[in-house]
Amino acid sequence: MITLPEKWRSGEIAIIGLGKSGVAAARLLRREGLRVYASDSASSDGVREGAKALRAEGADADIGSHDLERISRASLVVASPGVPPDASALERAHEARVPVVSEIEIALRALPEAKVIAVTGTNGKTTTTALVGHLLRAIGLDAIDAGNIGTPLAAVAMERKPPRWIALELSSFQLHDTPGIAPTVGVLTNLAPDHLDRYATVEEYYADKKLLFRNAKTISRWVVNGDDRAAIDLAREAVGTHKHFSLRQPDADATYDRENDMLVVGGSPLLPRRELNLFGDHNVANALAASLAVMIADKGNATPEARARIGDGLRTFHALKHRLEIAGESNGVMWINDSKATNVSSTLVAIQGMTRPTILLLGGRHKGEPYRALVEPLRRNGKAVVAYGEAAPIIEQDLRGVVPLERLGSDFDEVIARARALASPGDVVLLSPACSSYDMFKNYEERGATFKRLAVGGRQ
Ligand code: UMA
Repeated sequence: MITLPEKWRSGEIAIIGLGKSGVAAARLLRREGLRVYASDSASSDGVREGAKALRAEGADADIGSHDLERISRASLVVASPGVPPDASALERAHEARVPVVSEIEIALRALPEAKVIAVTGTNGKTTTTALVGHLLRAIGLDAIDAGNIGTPLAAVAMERKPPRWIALELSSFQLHDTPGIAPTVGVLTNLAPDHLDRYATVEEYYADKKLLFRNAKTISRWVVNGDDRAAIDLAREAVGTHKHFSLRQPDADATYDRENDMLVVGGSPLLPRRELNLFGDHNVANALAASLAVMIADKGNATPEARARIGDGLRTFHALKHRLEIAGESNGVMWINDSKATNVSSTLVAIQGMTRPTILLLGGRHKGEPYRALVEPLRRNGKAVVAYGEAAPIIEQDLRGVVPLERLGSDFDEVIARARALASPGDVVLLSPACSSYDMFKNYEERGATFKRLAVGGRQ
């Protein structure tokens, strides 16, 4: 049973976008017997299949366009996160004063018993979410990872017996339309400019992130990056208990004791850093954030036995695909797939972590951020930059003269061939594009998979 106001139930509910989240939300609402009209402006094979499946479940579905008149008469609109607020379907809904919510909002209303650890931030949120889910399971709790990480929350809500615990990754797009968000623990990993193709200003983007705290109460618990001034400021006014993780401050609630190579939580050692199978300091921060969030979510999660299991969980966690993932070594050259780096701050972290001369593959669809932030680490670790895709001319303008730079077009085979030609034994070829993939690929996963196949799978 979903707790929806009678006003929303009484009419037709319009779903905008037939991607993963739109289809899952439509299914959940249909299961309640509610009237659903789903539409997508595209008519790709995936969208076509989604529409077909929904029609079989009694929904009406249009592909290739939205019936704006019909949307303006809806009792509720459920917007997919990838649909920008200025899309005609959403503008029309707003003009007609139809309430607009996210798929997450609908799903949360179907999961009133769930204990949610919600993770947002610019970078590290997918890894932190995966860590939270993994650590909850390591303690022996029934937990699932959902949201922006991949599995729509509405699909979890459809399960016959949904898990009690949810590690929920939330993007700013999802937070924008989720008025009911009130997590057991909310985590803010960090803040940096991103999505400037959708937001007019960085402040607007941060304002959506701040919506994580919109229903803060005295019993709320927050985990915030203590090394990130912007994150601390954003969380400051939220009532509830604030805990901080830090790589630099020894007295933080969770910290890294570099001298003794130890992750320390609540003043006690948790795990030697060398036993964490993750690359880079940013991942130490992610591990600290996740451990802290899990421990404060429930009294039972901080007992000595639970702490020992959390330590074991950290030890058995492995890097996710497309995040600084070692694709392979060929002729002494290491190929690293960081296709998930879709903004400049994420790429910055990747280059900073390189210890060998690095050929950086940078490009794709430009998202509005300048690339100048990469100058310093490139001077230190960069051997060359291969700029490609739609963003190539802007990258060239921003990084010309820093290290040798080659500007190519949108042929990814050519990008890999040039990288191969530029690399000598002992070098790294790093795909960390700082851009979205949509000018050349379906998504970042396809970009990463293509990189791996061409780099090492296609070795001559
Ligand atoms: N569309 C319309 N009308 C429009 C504009 C778009 O119908 O005016 C359609 C598009 O044709 C498309 C659909 O709307 O078919 C958009 O769907 P979507 O992009 O929201 O895709 P989903 O498959 O529902 O995936 C979403 C998240 N996508 C985005 O936020 C862009 C997925 O995050 C998430 O895993 C999934 O829900 C399940 O929760 C991906 C992502 O790239 C990984 N997230 C961004 C990021 O991490 O940077 C925020």
